Amino acid sequence: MRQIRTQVGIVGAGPAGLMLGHLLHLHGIDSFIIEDRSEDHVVERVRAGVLEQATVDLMREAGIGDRLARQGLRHDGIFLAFRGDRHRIPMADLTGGRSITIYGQNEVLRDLIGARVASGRPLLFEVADVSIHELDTPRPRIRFRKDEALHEVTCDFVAGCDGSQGICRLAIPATHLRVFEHVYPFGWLGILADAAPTSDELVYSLHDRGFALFSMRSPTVTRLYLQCAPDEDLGLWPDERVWSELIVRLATSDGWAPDVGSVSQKGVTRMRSLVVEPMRYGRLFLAGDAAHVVPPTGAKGLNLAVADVWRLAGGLEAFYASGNESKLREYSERGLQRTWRAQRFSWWMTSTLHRTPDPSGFEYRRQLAELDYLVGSRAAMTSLAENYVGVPLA
Ligand code: RFL
Ligand code: PHB
Repeated sequence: MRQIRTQVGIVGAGPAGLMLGHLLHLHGIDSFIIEDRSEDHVVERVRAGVLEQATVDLMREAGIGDRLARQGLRHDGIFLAFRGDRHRIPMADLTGGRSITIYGQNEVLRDLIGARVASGRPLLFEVADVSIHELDTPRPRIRFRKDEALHEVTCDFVAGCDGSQGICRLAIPATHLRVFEHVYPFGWLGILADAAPTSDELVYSLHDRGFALFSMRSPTVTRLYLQCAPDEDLGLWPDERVWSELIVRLATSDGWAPDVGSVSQKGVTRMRSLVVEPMRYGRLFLAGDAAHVVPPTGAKGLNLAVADVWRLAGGLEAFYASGNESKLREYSERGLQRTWRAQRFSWWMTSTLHRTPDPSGFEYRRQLAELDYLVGSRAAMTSLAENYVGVPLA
């Protein structure tokens, strides 16, 4: 077995793992990153698009914000559509100038992989049989196979950044962790289309046929979602049906509708909320989707992952600089506070904007009343805006 020594072993090269590796590198801390999928798969996977102000600021401060500054689309507001009308929430005006930026997760990953390669520090794709050991000792280990050879990485710490289906969370004894889960009775059918966005800002729509979302990736690419069944059969959704449903659910009485274009990607995402407490076991720290999953309606998942690794990098920096473990001790508690805040908001956005089985129609009337109140009340809009743009890192 080939032996490797590092300070922080990182399992998973999604946004959490790669951002952690980068922040540690800036602090002069060594890390070893392993990923079980191919680089193409990781970069091409279509996922998040909305970066909170704090994520944008961190990328700039960490020296990986150049492309983001050039290509990111800054949005100062979002639209909520219901009963055929669009209502703008002026987020920046309501939050003292905070905004969101549209920049695909794919681009974030390209920037992070570029920075990793430039640092010369290790990043291995397509590893297999990953396992983690001796987590409750000062020398935890990661074992994996790469090109038929077995490797063992001896670390000071292991960062479990391996997403919602990873192995790190499962390595924590059941007696040491509580899992809180809520499954929503629907999913999202998402498409990416070669069509110029017809709105400069996102449109979240509650229609009596279900939720729909208009988003974008660039001045020539639109990203759209439709509420569907969690196990929706994509075979039943030829492009023409997707477009006609999108137009029915999104078009508003002012004449606005998305433009149709050729569909370059189509997929279904299930929706759930999950939180693991605590986010630490011995020398293992969980970060990002490995520790918590939010439904995508609030656009929080990637941003929470970034907030986790910012805190973890700060804790590790203090540990290596002076042996002070207080930030590492606070890692889980602070992270759970931010996570539950995001869970509450994502649950609220989801339950306000999706149709659920509701024979008497009570629920739909309640949702419309909620939205009427929201767009008529500066206080209610401010509450939405400050959660949507996100709170500063802390
Ligand atoms: P990831 O991105 O899942 O990365 C984990 C990585 O670990 C690898 N892995 C392993 N590697 C080695 N060994 C193993 N045993 C491994 N098991 C797994 C995986 O291959 C993967 O590469 O988790 P991370 O880094 O925590 O990042 C989380 C984000 O990816 C996620 O929260 C967001 O994509 C969620 N999300 C959104 N978040 C936002 O902040 N804003 C958005 O607008 C937004 N939109 C979305 C979303 C997620 C979506 N889907 C498809 C779930 C829209 C959608 C449709
Ligand atoms: C996206 O552009 O993919 C997107 C935007 C807003 C969300 C979720 C996803 O709430």
